[in-house]
Amino acid sequence: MALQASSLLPALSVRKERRVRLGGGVRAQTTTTSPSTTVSSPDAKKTLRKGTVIITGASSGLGLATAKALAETGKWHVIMACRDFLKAERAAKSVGMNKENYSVIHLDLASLDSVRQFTDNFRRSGRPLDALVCNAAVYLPTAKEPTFTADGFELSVGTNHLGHFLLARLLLDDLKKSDYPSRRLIIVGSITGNTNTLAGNVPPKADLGDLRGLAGGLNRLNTSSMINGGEFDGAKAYKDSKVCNMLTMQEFHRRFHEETGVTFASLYPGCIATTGLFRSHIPLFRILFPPFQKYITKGFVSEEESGKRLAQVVTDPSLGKSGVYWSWNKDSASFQNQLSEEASDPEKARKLWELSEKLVGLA
Ligand code: NDP
Ligand code: PMR
Repeated sequence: MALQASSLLPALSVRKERRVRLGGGVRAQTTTTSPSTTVSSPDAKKTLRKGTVIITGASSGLGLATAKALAETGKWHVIMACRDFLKAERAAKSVGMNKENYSVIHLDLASLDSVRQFTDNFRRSGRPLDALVCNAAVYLPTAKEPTFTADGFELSVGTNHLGHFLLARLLLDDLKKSDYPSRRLIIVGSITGNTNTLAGNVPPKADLGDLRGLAGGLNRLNTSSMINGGEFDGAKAYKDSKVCNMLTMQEFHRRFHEETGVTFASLYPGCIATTGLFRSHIPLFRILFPPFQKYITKGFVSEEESGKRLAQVVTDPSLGKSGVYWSWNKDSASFQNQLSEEASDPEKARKLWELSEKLVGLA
């Protein structure tokens, strides 16, 4: 019952938040409350144009499943922002995506130059931007030594957080310009970054500490390749990066939601134990992890189901509330979940934002 009730709250608040932009950037309230393809404006009912969504890491796993779910509605053009162009094209074909519903634009999040280049290339395409999904990630649990991005940041945090931080900051301007009724910026989080859960208490636990390693540049030259200044641990670096993703979403919300009307959200889509995320884990883990999640924790979700969940966060009017971390219960009903103390600490979010701005060259 409690879950049901909380999942209804966003549906109520969305009535207040759904807005449509009129000429000259003036926004007016609308009364649309259902997922129809028309919106009411003071003038007349208009058919909603096809939306454009950018999904990073859409060449496999959750990103691909979400791209497929959105493309097959026929209401979205999906920009697959991927580091391997051919892999992305093949992936789109393999799931039967129709050519007219997607494009691939190269993006390597482990290079800030590439992020800037991607933004320019996207702008040159002339498409508006209605939703951005920061989904790509790397997980390096067996690495003994850190590896680094083109700019010298530890690879997990550099890719999963800093690359996305720059991308989202640059593309916020494009989201602002869009006349789409509900513009959304989504950053994928995870349960394993939240120490208020059993999964988040499996060592090594996420812990950003006082961010001294990040302040030092996360490289070999200064203090440490870890955000808290500690010894390198690949599994921890990934969990730390997910905390950064969830903190960043909330800081975006605090800084920009009121001014821009953009919805900022994060989510835990469920444990998608079959994806490429675990590609560098030991073989025994890759064999045992899916049945462990299916039969023991019961947290398992298929790639297809996870894609439908993330697609809901992109389009569903009942998931239009900003500043929220979404999860799904056993019946696949969405609810607004609680983040851990660290992943919801506003002071840490502010500090993370300011340090990240410096590292990516925005401040
Ligand atoms: P996958 O490995 O299947 O997908 C990750 C994607 O990120 C791939 O397409 C990969 O590209 C891309 N990627 C990696 N590095 C870069 C880079 N430098 N530049 C551009 N793209 C890059 O994993 P998942 O689908 O599982 O992960 C997707 C998201 O879901 C992640 O944010 C992860 O943290 C999150 N998540 C996953 C869970 C799970 O159980 N699997 C649970 C909770 C959250 P390529 O195909 O070229 O390798
Ligand atoms: Mg976890 C309710 C229990 C639960 C859930 C939902 C997950 C999700 N895990 C749970 C419990 C446990 N895990 C327990 C009890 C153990 C100890 C046996 C355990 C172990 C474990 C390992 C070794 N789990 C893992 C790993 C990984 O390497 C994965 C990881 O941490 O990636 C960062 C992982 C995960 N468990 C999850 C989820 C969703 C993951 C993977 C990915 C992610 O957070 O993105």
